[in-house]
Amino acid sequence: MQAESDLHGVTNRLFGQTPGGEDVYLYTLDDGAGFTVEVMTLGATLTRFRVPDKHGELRDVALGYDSLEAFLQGPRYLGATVGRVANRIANGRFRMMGQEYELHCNNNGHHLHGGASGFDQAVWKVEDRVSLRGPSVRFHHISPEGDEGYPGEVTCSVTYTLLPGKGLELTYKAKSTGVTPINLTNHTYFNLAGHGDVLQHTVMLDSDYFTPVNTELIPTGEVKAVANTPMDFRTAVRLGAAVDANGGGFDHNFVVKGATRVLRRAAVVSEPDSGLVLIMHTTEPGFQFYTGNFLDGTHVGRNGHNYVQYAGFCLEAQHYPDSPNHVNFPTILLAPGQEYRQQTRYVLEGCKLS
Ligand code: G6D
Repeated sequence: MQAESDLHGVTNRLFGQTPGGEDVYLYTLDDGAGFTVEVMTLGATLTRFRVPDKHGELRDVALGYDSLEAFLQGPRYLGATVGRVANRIANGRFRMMGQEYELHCNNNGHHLHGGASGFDQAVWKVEDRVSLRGPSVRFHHISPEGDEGYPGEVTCSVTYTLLPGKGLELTYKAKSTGVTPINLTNHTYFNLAGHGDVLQHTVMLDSDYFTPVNTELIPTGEVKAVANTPMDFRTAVRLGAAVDANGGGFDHNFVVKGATRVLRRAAVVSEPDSGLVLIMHTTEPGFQFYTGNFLDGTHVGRNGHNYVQYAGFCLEAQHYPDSPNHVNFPTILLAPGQEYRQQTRYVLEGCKLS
Protein backbone atom coordinates (compact mmCIF):
# COMPACT_ATOMS: atom_id res chain seq x y z
CA MET A 1 0.00 0.00 0.00
CA GLN A 2 1.44 3.37 -0.99
CA ALA A 3 1.94 5.88 1.82
CA GLU A 4 -1.06 8.20 2.08
CA SER A 5 0.95 11.18 0.89
CA ASP A 6 2.36 9.34 -2.14
CA LEU A 7 -1.14 8.27 -3.11
CA HIS A 8 -2.08 11.92 -3.58
CA GLY A 9 1.24 12.95 -5.11
CA VAL A 10 2.26 14.97 -2.06
CA THR A 11 5.44 14.31 -0.07
CA ASN A 12 7.31 16.50 2.39
CA ARG A 13 10.66 16.76 4.12
CA LEU A 14 12.44 19.03 6.56
CA PHE A 15 14.08 21.81 4.54
CA GLY A 16 15.94 23.55 7.35
CA GLN A 17 15.50 26.13 10.10
CA THR A 18 14.86 29.85 10.03
CA PRO A 19 17.50 32.11 11.70
CA GLY A 20 15.12 32.07 14.67
CA GLY A 21 15.34 28.27 14.85
CA GLU A 22 11.87 27.44 13.45
CA ASP A 23 11.60 24.30 11.32
CA VAL A 24 10.76 24.88 7.65
CA TYR A 25 9.24 22.03 5.64
CA LEU A 26 9.31 21.53 1.88
CA TYR A 27 6.26 20.03 0.17
CA THR A 28 6.51 18.39 -3.25
CA LEU A 29 3.45 18.11 -5.48
CA ASP A 30 4.02 15.67 -8.35
CA ASP A 31 1.48 14.64 -10.97
CA GLY A 32 3.56 11.63 -12.07
CA ALA A 33 3.62 12.97 -15.66
CA GLY A 34 6.45 15.48 -15.37
CA PHE A 35 4.76 18.41 -13.60
CA THR A 36 6.35 19.14 -10.21
CA VAL A 37 5.78 22.02 -7.82
CA GLU A 38 7.69 22.47 -4.57
CA VAL A 39 6.50 24.81 -1.82
CA MET A 40 8.15 25.62 1.50
CA THR A 41 6.30 26.62 4.67
CA LEU A 42 8.41 29.78 5.03
CA GLY A 43 6.26 32.36 3.29
CA ALA A 44 4.18 29.57 1.66
CA THR A 45 6.84 30.09 -1.00
CA LEU A 46 6.94 28.34 -4.36
CA THR A 47 10.52 27.06 -4.55
CA ARG A 48 10.35 25.06 -7.77
CA PHE A 49 8.02 24.66 -10.78
CA ARG A 50 9.18 22.10 -13.35
CA VAL A 51 7.38 20.82 -16.44
CA PRO A 52 8.28 18.86 -19.62
CA ASP A 53 9.18 21.18 -22.50
CA LYS A 54 8.29 20.66 -26.18
CA HIS A 55 10.82 17.81 -26.39
CA GLY A 56 9.63 16.20 -23.17
CA GLU A 57 12.77 17.39 -21.35
CA LEU A 58 12.08 18.54 -17.75
CA ARG A 59 12.59 22.27 -17.46
CA ASP A 60 12.44 24.66 -14.53
CA VAL A 61 10.08 27.51 -15.41
CA ALA A 62 10.52 29.48 -12.16
CA LEU A 63 13.56 30.92 -10.40
CA GLY A 64 14.49 29.21 -7.16
CA TYR A 65 17.17 27.57 -5.07
CA ASP A 66 17.90 24.07 -3.79
CA SER A 67 18.49 25.11 -0.16
CA LEU A 68 16.72 27.21 2.45
CA GLU A 69 19.98 29.06 3.12
CA ALA A 70 20.14 30.19 -0.51
CA PHE A 71 16.55 31.45 -0.33
CA LEU A 72 17.36 33.37 2.87
CA GLN A 73 20.36 35.04 1.17
CA GLY A 74 18.57 35.59 -2.15
CA PRO A 75 16.27 38.39 -3.32
CA ARG A 76 13.35 38.86 -0.97
CA TYR A 77 9.85 37.69 -2.01
CA LEU A 78 11.13 35.25 -4.66
CA GLY A 79 8.26 32.76 -5.01
CA ALA A 80 6.62 33.96 -1.80
CA THR A 81 3.03 34.49 -0.79
CA VAL A 82 2.85 38.23 -0.13
CA GLY A 83 0.58 40.08 2.32
CA ARG A 84 -1.23 41.42 4.37
CA VAL A 85 -1.31 43.92 1.51
CA ALA A 86 0.81 43.26 -1.56
CA ASN A 87 2.40 46.17 -3.42
CA ARG A 88 2.67 49.64 -1.98
CA ILE A 89 0.66 51.81 0.44
CA ALA A 90 1.82 55.41 0.09
CA ASN A 91 3.66 56.70 3.16
CA GLY A 92 2.35 53.66 5.02
CA ARG A 93 -0.83 55.60 5.80
CA PHE A 94 -4.51 55.19 5.05
CA ARG A 95 -7.80 56.44 6.51
CA MET A 96 -10.60 54.03 7.27
CA MET A 97 -13.94 54.89 8.87
CA GLY A 98 -12.61 58.25 10.02
CA GLN A 99 -9.47 56.84 11.62
CA GLU A 100 -5.89 57.21 10.37
CA TYR A 101 -3.71 54.10 10.36
CA GLU A 102 0.08 54.05 10.18
CA LEU A 103 1.92 51.01 8.84
CA HIS A 104 5.59 50.15 9.02
CA CYS A 105 7.40 51.76 6.07
CA ASN A 106 10.06 49.51 4.56
CA ASN A 107 10.56 50.82 1.02
CA ASN A 108 11.53 54.36 0.17
CA GLY A 109 9.22 55.81 2.85
CA HIS A 110 6.31 53.63 1.78
CA HIS A 111 4.83 50.32 2.97
CA LEU A 112 5.66 47.48 0.55
CA HIS A 113 4.45 43.88 0.51
CA GLY A 114 3.18 43.78 4.08
CA GLY A 115 6.14 45.53 5.66
CA ALA A 116 9.32 44.33 7.38
CA SER A 117 7.70 41.14 8.68
CA GLY A 118 5.16 40.52 5.94
CA PHE A 119 3.51 37.19 5.22
CA ASP A 120 6.58 36.13 3.19
CA GLN A 121 8.54 36.06 6.45
CA ALA A 122 6.08 33.88 8.37
CA VAL A 123 6.34 30.09 8.73
CA TRP A 124 2.90 28.97 7.60
CA LYS A 125 1.20 25.92 9.05
CA VAL A 126 -0.02 23.03 6.89
CA GLU A 127 -3.19 21.05 7.18
CA ASP A 128 -3.32 17.76 5.31
CA ARG A 129 -6.09 17.70 2.80
CA VAL A 130 -6.95 15.65 -0.21
CA SER A 131 -8.11 17.18 -3.46
CA LEU A 132 -9.62 14.98 -6.13
CA ARG A 133 -8.41 17.47 -8.76
CA GLY A 134 -4.71 16.85 -8.19
CA PRO A 135 -1.91 16.95 -5.58
CA SER A 136 -2.77 19.74 -3.17
CA VAL A 137 -1.55 21.35 0.06
CA ARG A 138 -3.20 24.11 2.10
CA PHE A 139 -1.02 26.55 4.02
CA HIS A 140 -2.50 28.82 6.65
CA HIS A 141 -1.35 31.76 8.72
CA ILE A 142 -2.75 34.02 11.44
CA SER A 143 -1.74 37.68 11.27
CA PRO A 144 -2.45 39.23 14.69
CA GLU A 145 -4.25 42.50 15.39
CA GLY A 146 -1.66 45.27 14.99
CA ASP A 147 0.63 43.22 12.74
CA GLU A 148 2.77 45.86 10.97
CA GLY A 149 0.13 48.39 12.08
CA TYR A 150 -2.89 46.70 10.49
CA PRO A 151 -6.22 46.51 12.37
CA GLY A 152 -8.00 43.21 12.92
CA GLU A 153 -6.69 39.66 13.30
CA VAL A 154 -6.57 37.94 9.90
CA THR A 155 -6.78 34.17 9.44
CA CYS A 156 -5.79 33.29 5.89
CA SER A 157 -4.92 30.29 3.76
CA VAL A 158 -3.43 29.60 0.35
CA THR A 159 -4.02 26.24 -1.30
CA TYR A 160 -1.58 25.03 -3.94
CA THR A 161 -3.21 22.51 -6.30
CA LEU A 162 -1.23 20.92 -9.10
CA LEU A 163 -3.65 20.33 -11.98
CA PRO A 164 -2.20 17.19 -13.65
CA GLY A 165 -0.57 17.92 -16.99
CA LYS A 166 -1.94 21.45 -16.87
CA GLY A 167 -0.43 23.72 -14.21
CA LEU A 168 -0.80 25.31 -10.80
CA GLU A 169 -3.90 26.70 -9.14
CA LEU A 170 -3.67 29.02 -6.13
CA THR A 171 -6.76 29.54 -4.00
CA TYR A 172 -6.60 32.18 -1.28
CA LYS A 173 -9.13 32.70 1.53
CA ALA A 174 -9.15 35.05 4.52
CA LYS A 175 -11.37 36.33 7.33
CA SER A 176 -10.77 39.14 9.77
CA THR A 177 -11.98 40.08 13.27
CA GLY A 178 -11.93 43.76 12.33
CA VAL A 179 -12.21 45.81 9.14
CA THR A 180 -8.82 45.66 7.42
CA PRO A 181 -7.28 46.06 3.98
CA ILE A 182 -6.09 42.76 2.51
CA ASN A 183 -4.54 41.99 -0.87
CA LEU A 184 -2.64 38.70 -1.25
CA THR A 185 -0.52 37.53 -4.17
CA ASN A 186 2.27 35.20 -5.23
CA HIS A 187 5.65 36.57 -6.21
CA THR A 188 7.06 33.80 -8.41
CA TYR A 189 9.61 34.89 -11.00
CA PHE A 190 8.97 32.87 -14.17
CA ASN A 191 11.57 32.07 -16.85
CA LEU A 192 10.18 29.60 -19.40
CA ALA A 193 13.66 28.98 -20.84
CA GLY A 194 14.94 28.07 -17.38
CA HIS A 195 18.05 30.22 -17.72
CA GLY A 196 19.36 33.56 -18.97
CA ASP A 197 17.01 36.54 -19.19
CA VAL A 198 13.41 36.70 -20.38
CA LEU A 199 13.89 39.31 -23.09
CA GLN A 200 13.28 36.72 -25.83
CA HIS A 201 9.93 35.79 -24.30
CA THR A 202 6.80 37.04 -26.08
CA VAL A 203 4.17 38.72 -23.94
CA MET A 204 0.45 39.37 -24.45
CA LEU A 205 -1.55 41.02 -21.64
CA ASP A 206 -5.36 41.13 -21.63
CA SER A 207 -5.36 44.72 -20.48
CA ASP A 208 -6.83 47.86 -22.07
CA TYR A 209 -5.83 49.92 -19.02
CA PHE A 210 -3.04 50.28 -16.47
CA THR A 211 -2.47 52.45 -13.42
CA PRO A 212 0.37 54.95 -13.97
CA VAL A 213 2.79 55.57 -11.09
CA ASN A 214 5.16 58.32 -10.02
CA THR A 215 8.92 57.90 -9.65
CA GLU A 216 8.37 56.17 -6.29
CA LEU A 217 6.03 53.63 -7.93
CA ILE A 218 3.01 55.12 -6.15
CA PRO A 219 -0.14 55.28 -8.33
CA THR A 220 -1.28 58.71 -9.46
CA GLY A 221 -4.89 57.49 -9.22
CA GLU A 222 -5.40 57.56 -12.98
CA VAL A 223 -6.64 54.47 -14.78
CA LYS A 224 -5.13 55.06 -18.20
CA ALA A 225 -5.65 53.42 -21.60
CA VAL A 226 -2.63 51.45 -22.77
CA ALA A 227 -3.25 52.53 -26.41
CA ASN A 228 -0.32 54.50 -27.85
CA THR A 229 1.83 53.82 -24.77
CA PRO A 230 4.67 51.30 -24.12
CA MET A 231 2.15 49.50 -21.86
CA ASP A 232 0.22 48.21 -24.87
CA PHE A 233 0.62 44.42 -24.83
CA ARG A 234 -2.78 43.72 -26.39
CA THR A 235 -0.97 42.02 -29.25
CA ALA A 236 1.98 39.76 -28.44
CA VAL A 237 5.34 41.53 -28.39
CA ARG A 238 8.90 40.38 -27.72
CA LEU A 239 9.71 41.56 -24.23
CA GLY A 240 13.13 42.92 -25.23
CA ALA A 241 11.51 45.23 -27.77
CA ALA A 242 8.95 46.40 -25.23
CA VAL A 243 11.69 47.08 -22.65
CA ASP A 244 13.61 49.13 -25.23
CA ALA A 245 10.47 51.10 -26.13
CA ASN A 246 9.73 51.69 -22.44
CA GLY A 247 13.28 52.76 -21.64
CA GLY A 248 13.55 50.02 -19.04
CA GLY A 249 11.75 47.14 -17.41
CA PHE A 250 8.14 47.00 -16.26
CA ASP A 251 6.86 47.25 -12.70
CA HIS A 252 3.26 48.24 -13.28
CA ASN A 253 -0.25 47.22 -12.38
CA PHE A 254 -2.36 46.21 -15.37
CA VAL A 255 -6.15 46.09 -15.27
CA VAL A 256 -7.57 42.72 -16.34
CA LYS A 257 -10.38 42.89 -18.88
CA GLY A 258 -13.74 41.46 -17.89
CA ALA A 259 -15.68 41.07 -14.67
CA THR A 260 -13.72 40.41 -11.49
CA ARG A 261 -14.41 37.51 -9.10
CA VAL A 262 -14.56 35.09 -12.04
CA LEU A 263 -11.53 33.32 -13.50
CA ARG A 264 -10.63 34.91 -16.82
CA ARG A 265 -7.48 35.01 -18.90
CA ALA A 266 -5.12 37.83 -17.99
CA ALA A 267 -1.77 37.08 -19.68
CA VAL A 268 -0.08 34.78 -22.20
CA VAL A 269 3.72 34.47 -22.28
CA SER A 270 5.60 32.19 -24.68
CA GLU A 271 9.23 31.20 -25.12
CA PRO A 272 10.67 29.74 -28.35
CA ASP A 273 13.48 27.47 -27.08
CA SER A 274 11.28 25.46 -24.72
CA GLY A 275 8.14 25.83 -26.81
CA LEU A 276 6.31 26.59 -23.55
CA VAL A 277 3.40 28.96 -23.15
CA LEU A 278 2.34 30.27 -19.72
CA ILE A 279 -1.26 31.41 -19.43
CA MET A 280 -2.47 33.17 -16.29
CA HIS A 281 -6.16 33.20 -15.35
CA THR A 282 -7.32 35.11 -12.30
CA THR A 283 -10.33 36.43 -10.39
CA GLU A 284 -8.43 39.60 -9.50
CA PRO A 285 -8.96 43.07 -10.97
CA GLY A 286 -5.29 43.51 -11.75
CA PHE A 287 -1.78 42.12 -11.68
CA GLN A 288 1.68 43.58 -11.24
CA PHE A 289 3.79 42.82 -14.29
CA TYR A 290 7.32 43.02 -12.93
CA THR A 291 10.31 42.07 -15.10
CA GLY A 292 12.96 41.54 -12.44
CA ASN A 293 14.42 45.00 -12.93
CA PHE A 294 16.22 44.92 -9.60
CA LEU A 295 17.89 41.50 -10.04
CA ASP A 296 21.59 42.21 -10.53
CA GLY A 297 23.42 38.94 -11.06
CA THR A 298 24.81 38.74 -7.54
CA HIS A 299 22.65 35.70 -6.78
CA VAL A 300 23.40 32.32 -8.33
CA GLY A 301 20.26 30.24 -8.51
CA ARG A 302 19.35 26.68 -9.36
CA ASN A 303 21.52 24.89 -11.96
CA GLY A 304 24.19 27.55 -11.44
CA HIS A 305 22.31 30.27 -13.33
CA ASN A 306 23.09 33.85 -12.31
CA TYR A 307 19.90 35.77 -11.67
CA VAL A 308 20.79 38.75 -13.83
CA GLN A 309 18.57 41.74 -14.51
CA TYR A 310 15.40 40.54 -16.26
CA ALA A 311 16.18 36.92 -15.27
CA GLY A 312 12.50 36.43 -14.52
CA PHE A 313 9.09 38.05 -14.86
CA CYS A 314 6.32 38.16 -12.28
CA LEU A 315 2.58 38.11 -12.90
CA GLU A 316 1.40 39.02 -9.39
CA ALA A 317 -2.39 38.74 -9.59
CA GLN A 318 -3.91 41.15 -7.05
CA HIS A 319 -5.76 44.39 -6.51
CA TYR A 320 -4.35 47.74 -7.55
CA PRO A 321 -1.48 49.27 -5.57
CA ASP A 322 -2.29 51.72 -2.77
CA SER A 323 -6.01 50.95 -3.07
CA PRO A 324 -6.95 52.24 0.43
CA ASN A 325 -5.92 55.72 -0.75
CA HIS A 326 -7.85 55.75 -4.05
CA VAL A 327 -11.65 55.65 -3.83
CA ASN A 328 -11.81 55.01 -7.58
CA PHE A 329 -9.87 51.73 -7.23
CA PRO A 330 -11.74 48.50 -6.32
CA THR A 331 -11.79 48.23 -2.53
CA ILE A 332 -9.54 45.83 -0.62
CA LEU A 333 -11.33 46.31 2.72
CA LEU A 334 -12.52 43.12 4.41
CA ALA A 335 -15.08 43.31 7.22
CA PRO A 336 -15.88 40.72 9.91
CA GLY A 337 -18.33 38.16 8.49
CA GLN A 338 -17.02 38.62 4.94
CA GLU A 339 -14.61 36.21 3.27
CA TYR A 340 -11.72 37.28 1.05
CA ARG A 341 -11.33 34.87 -1.86
CA GLN A 342 -8.91 34.85 -4.77
CA GLN A 343 -8.15 32.21 -7.35
CA THR A 344 -5.28 32.35 -9.86
CA ARG A 345 -4.09 29.68 -12.28
CA TYR A 346 -0.73 29.40 -14.04
CA VAL A 347 -1.31 26.98 -16.92
CA LEU A 348 1.53 25.60 -19.08
CA GLU A 349 0.93 24.65 -22.71
CA GLY A 350 3.37 23.27 -25.27
CA CYS A 351 4.53 20.46 -22.97
CA LYS A 352 5.27 17.04 -24.48
CA LEU A 353 3.64 14.85 -21.85
CA SER A 354 5.04 11.40 -21.08
C1 G6D B 1 10.69 46.29 -6.28
O1 G6D B 1 9.00 47.68 -7.22
C2 G6D B 1 9.45 46.36 -7.14
C3 G6D B 1 8.36 45.49 -6.57
O2 G6D B 1 7.23 45.51 -7.43
C4 G6D B 1 8.90 44.07 -6.42
O3 G6D B 1 7.92 43.27 -5.84
C5 G6D B 1 10.14 44.09 -5.53
O4 G6D B 1 11.12 44.94 -6.08
C6 G6D B 1 10.76 42.70 -5.44
O5 G6D B 1 10.41 46.89 -5.05
